[in-house]
Amino acid sequence: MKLYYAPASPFVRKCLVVAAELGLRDRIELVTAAAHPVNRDKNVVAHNPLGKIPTLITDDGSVLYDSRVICEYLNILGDGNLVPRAGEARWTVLSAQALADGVMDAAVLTRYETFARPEAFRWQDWITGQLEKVTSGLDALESRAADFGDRVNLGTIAFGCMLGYLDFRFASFGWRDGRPKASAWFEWFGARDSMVATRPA
Ligand SMILES: N[C@@H](CCC(=O)N[C@@H](CS)C(=O)NCC(=O)O)C(=O)O
Repeated sequence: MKLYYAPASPFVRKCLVVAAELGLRDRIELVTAAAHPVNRDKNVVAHNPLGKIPTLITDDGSVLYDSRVICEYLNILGDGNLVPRAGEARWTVLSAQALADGVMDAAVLTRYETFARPEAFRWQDWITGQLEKVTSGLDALESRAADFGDRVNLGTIAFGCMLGYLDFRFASFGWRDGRPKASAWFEWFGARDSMVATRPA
C-alpha cells in the first residue's frame, strides 16, 4: 500500500497510529505529499480529486480517502477491534472520532488562515470562531476522559492525534489548562509506541 502523507498532518497520523496498533505499519510505503488548499499537489489530485491527505492506494490499486475510510479499511484488513462492529459501542467510537476530527479540522483551518492566507486578507473573527470549536471540543473531551481507561480504539486514537497536533502547532494555546483528566490521559496515551513513532518533529 502507498500512503500520500505529510508528517505534520494529524489525519495522516491517525491512519499511521491505527496501522501501527494493528501491526500493519510495515505494509505501508509513505509517499511525501505537499497538500495545500491553494497550491494543490498534482500527484495527490491525480488519485484524489480533493487533493487532500491522507490518500491511500491499496495493493490492488484502489484509492481510499479520507482518513475515516482509510482507518476502517485498515481495521478490517488487520482483523482489528479498533472499531466495534455493531451496537452502541460502535456509535460511541465513531462519534468520538468525529469530535476529534472536527477539532482537527478547526485547528488546521486556523493554521491555514494564519499561515497560508496573505496577511491583508486574514479575518480575526474566523480564527476566533474556529478556536471556539477547539475549546468546546476539548471541554467535551475533558468530560469523557475519565471513562477512557486504557481503551485503544479509533476514538481514543483520534483524540490522541488531535491533542498531539495542538501540542505541535498550538503550544501556546494551553489546552491542558483546566483539563486535568484529558492531560493525565494523554500523558499515558501519548507514550504508546504507535504515538511516539509518529510524533511530528
Ligand atoms: N476529512 C479529511 C481531512 C484531511 C485534511 O484536511 N488534510 C489536510 C492536511 S492536514 C489537507 O490535505 N489539506 C489540503 C487541502 O485542504 O486542500 C480526512 O479525514 O482525511
